[in-house]
Amino acid sequence: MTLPLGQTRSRVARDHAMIGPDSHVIAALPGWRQTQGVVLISPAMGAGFTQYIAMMGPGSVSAPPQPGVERFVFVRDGAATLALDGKKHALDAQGYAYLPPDAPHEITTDNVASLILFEYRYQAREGVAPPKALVGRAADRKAQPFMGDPDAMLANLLPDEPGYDLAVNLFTFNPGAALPLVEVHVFEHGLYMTRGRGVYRLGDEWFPVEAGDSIWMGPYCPQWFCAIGKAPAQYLYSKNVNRDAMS
Ligand code: UGY
Ligand code: MN
Repeated sequence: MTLPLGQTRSRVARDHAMIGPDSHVIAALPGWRQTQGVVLISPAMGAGFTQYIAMMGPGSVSAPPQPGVERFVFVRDGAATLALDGKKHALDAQGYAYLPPDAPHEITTDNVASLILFEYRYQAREGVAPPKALVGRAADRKAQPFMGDPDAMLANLLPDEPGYDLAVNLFTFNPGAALPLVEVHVFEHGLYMTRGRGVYRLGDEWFPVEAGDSIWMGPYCPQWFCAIGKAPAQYLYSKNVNRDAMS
């Protein structure tokens, strides 16, 4: 879709943002070799985390996150290899990995891959066992009806354990299915639309959204989604769970 000159679907507000591919500006990812990226969400807009796309080609190599920062990586397209703990893991489309803070690892590609990454500063809590690295495939995760609705199926990609202060979920809606309430919560979300289309309410604004769009929802940003069209809509999103609200 070509937009009229001077127009964009993207919008950045105090507590939310919708970033469409029409406004992506591609740049080298610092420290990564032969990798271009788009930083979609970052502290520069008021968020507490980063969400970015890494576009890797033959010979690309990742850089580690900053010390104390955990990383979640999801393969949008193509295939990559993750070297972790002396083993190599093949990551293909909708494959993913969680890397706890300071876990040495490297992501490489023989051919091409585009990745969606979330990075959060890990918040250790006394007496809570730290999270472990893991590698998985979204297709292997069993989705559950969200608040009893079989047309809104939620798959948790990370364990629901106190040491994981990050949740990443894949949410699939049949056309016409919607969140059953306008959520208002302390948690912050980064979101990437993987399939389909719908309407997202963010604060007091309604956005038509489709595959390829990214959304930031800050803490307490009122949020609601309804899938529209003839095919299911799906989004990947992150959530800063299991954290002390005073810190
Ligand atoms: O987990 C969540 O808070 C989720 N239901 N929010 C959302 O999809 N915007
Ligand atoms: Mn929510």
